[in-house]
Amino acid sequence: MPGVRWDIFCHVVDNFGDIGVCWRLARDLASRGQGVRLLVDDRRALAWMAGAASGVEVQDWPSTAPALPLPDVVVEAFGCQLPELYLRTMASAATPPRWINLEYLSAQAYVERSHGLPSPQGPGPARGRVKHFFYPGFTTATGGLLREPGLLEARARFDRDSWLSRHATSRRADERVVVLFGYPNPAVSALLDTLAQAPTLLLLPRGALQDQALAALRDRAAPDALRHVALPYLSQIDFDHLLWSSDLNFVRGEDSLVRALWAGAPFVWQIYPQADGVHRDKLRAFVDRLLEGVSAADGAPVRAWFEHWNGLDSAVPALPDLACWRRRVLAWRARLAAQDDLTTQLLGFVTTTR
Ligand code: TRH
Repeated sequence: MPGVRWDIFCHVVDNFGDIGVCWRLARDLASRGQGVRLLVDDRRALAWMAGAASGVEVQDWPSTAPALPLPDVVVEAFGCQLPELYLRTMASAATPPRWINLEYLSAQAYVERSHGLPSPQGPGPARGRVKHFFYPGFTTATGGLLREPGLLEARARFDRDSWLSRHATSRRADERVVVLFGYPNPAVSALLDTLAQAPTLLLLPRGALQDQALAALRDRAAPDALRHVALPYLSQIDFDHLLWSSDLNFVRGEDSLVRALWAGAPFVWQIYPQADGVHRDKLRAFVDRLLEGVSAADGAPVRAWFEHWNGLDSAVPALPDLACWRRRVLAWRARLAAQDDLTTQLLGFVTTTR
């Protein structure tokens, strides 16, 4: 579909996931010959996240009516509410753009029921226009996961020790590598005790948990088997390489969770906490899918870590056997990689449905 033009609207709520997902989608579409504009209300994170040239035109959140002709497709990321002048222009267009609401990722069952549904707009600036919901997900009944062409091939070619020595420090032969990316977490000191039981190189990406972990490390009796490196902000491509260099990834939010899956190493996910506690069901639905086909006894050590790390169980579990855990992640990754990626599905969706 060369020559198709896209406007992707991104409202940065907090953290980096909104713009992280939108940037990844924009880059992927542009790499496939699409014309892409990313309209974002806070572009600061792109200064370190964007990396090399991407073919994406970045613009500030518009305060005026859009220039004509309108794009062919408008993506409203995470229900961010398009500007009213933009909506009015869309509503009055002879041939309005396709309007996609890109939703948050979840493994819960409602996603399959909701994916692709139309939402006819009632009274308001877009009256009469139809928005379609597009849900990322982990099954063929969803919109799939972002997975840019060539990703897994690049992953297979990756030389972690070369990358580590250039971006962090040289790994000692007996060291396991652990990446710790998360939100503030009361379980962090106990995790450091667990990791210190074997030679470990701990890599700390920028974020709230980096600060907390560094404070906890300062309080530890040194030296022990735990070495650490605090990292600067990395480009999204190098953040991927960080996850690829690791034997165990602690990730958070939405985008780094998917990237940990593609990295193919054991991982623990700290879900974005929500005041009403709905994140618990979302977390457990994901773990159920991760452990699909695994006996309750065999899956228990991994499930225990997801529960503990998300504050749902205070008992500090023993680390599961990493080799067995890796086999589980690789088996799921293979199934997911057999499904069409999100961008491929989105391109198909906007050409086949009106
Ligand atoms: O930063 P997050 O917690 O983002 C969250 C979640 O997306 C959550 O679902 C959403 O509701 C909330 O934002 C508003 O975690 P996430 O999703 O992993 O996004 C982090 C992004 O930042 C990801 O694209 C990786 C990128 N990143 C880098 O590229 N370089 C870095 O150095 C770091 C630390 C992150």
